[in-house]
Amino acid sequence: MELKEYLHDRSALVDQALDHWLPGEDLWPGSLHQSMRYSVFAGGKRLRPILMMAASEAVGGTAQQVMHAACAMEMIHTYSLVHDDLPAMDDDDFRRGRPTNHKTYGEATAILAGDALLTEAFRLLANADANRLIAPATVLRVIELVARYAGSQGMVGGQVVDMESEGKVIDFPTLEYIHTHKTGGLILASVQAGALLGGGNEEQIAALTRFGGAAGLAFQIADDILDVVGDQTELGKDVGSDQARGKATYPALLGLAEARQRANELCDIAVESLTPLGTAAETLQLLARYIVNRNS
Ligand code: GRG
Repeated sequence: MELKEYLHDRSALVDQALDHWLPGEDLWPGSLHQSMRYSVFAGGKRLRPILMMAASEAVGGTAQQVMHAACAMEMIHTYSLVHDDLPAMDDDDFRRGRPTNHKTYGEATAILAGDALLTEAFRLLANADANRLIAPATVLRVIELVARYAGSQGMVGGQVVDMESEGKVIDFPTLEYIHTHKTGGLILASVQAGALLGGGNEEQIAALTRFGGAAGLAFQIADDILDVVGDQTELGKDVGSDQARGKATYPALLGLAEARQRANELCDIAVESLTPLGTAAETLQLLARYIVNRNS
């Protein structure tokens, strides 16, 4: 299957499942559920759930086997975007091509919608064995790893260091800490969760851990580059905002050419990591290339 077709099919599966599991807009309190759905269905690429499905398939599992966890990951990702856009953080007006959540529903509802998405995500994760295809011990391992990568030593920690570094000159290890924690962690967690839920053995999990680490960092470097050279309409958000805020980025620290080279090197590392998985990992190879070459 071509990557374009794969992305289209898998993101349709995720949308269908999210629609099924998210509380309906008319369920009390409607304003909260509308706000949650507004940001979840604003047209994201569904990259993290798709990586989770492809990782499961690469170890002999299925997309369906990871659907609860895949939707949970998208809900956690969406909560992080809603909170990141708040006036207290990046104070952004546009996200995923439409006004940000707090611009539409107000700040308090946006905060609570993010809180509810995070909480509902863990409810979904706890139900990951609902179809009795997954051992409860594996579900617990996945819950622990998602919490670890999303929490204070993961995404939230990365966000704090990012905020505290604004307008300052930071060194390269600090920049790498921000990138691997703020963004890379959820990507790595998605791949690892896919490998675990798909029934991967320890060798396969180790290979996919190397893949997820490299792909996660490459994703954020590509994001930094898009903030410099990307198209606002295709991205669905403002460009040039990193520089305007005095954020440390790969292009700011290394220059555009070296940042591109680093993203490509990481992509090669990610692809090489897949060797033990053979042809079953072909989709993940294509996804690694897509992560660094995407326009949005
Ligand atoms: C608020 C706890 C908390 C964390 C925020 C993820 C994050 C941490 C901030 C987002 C800021 C940002 C734009 C980072 C760049 C990387 C990133 C997460 C881009 C958006 O991800 P995509 O491209 O978005 O996968 P879509 O909309 O396609 O899902």
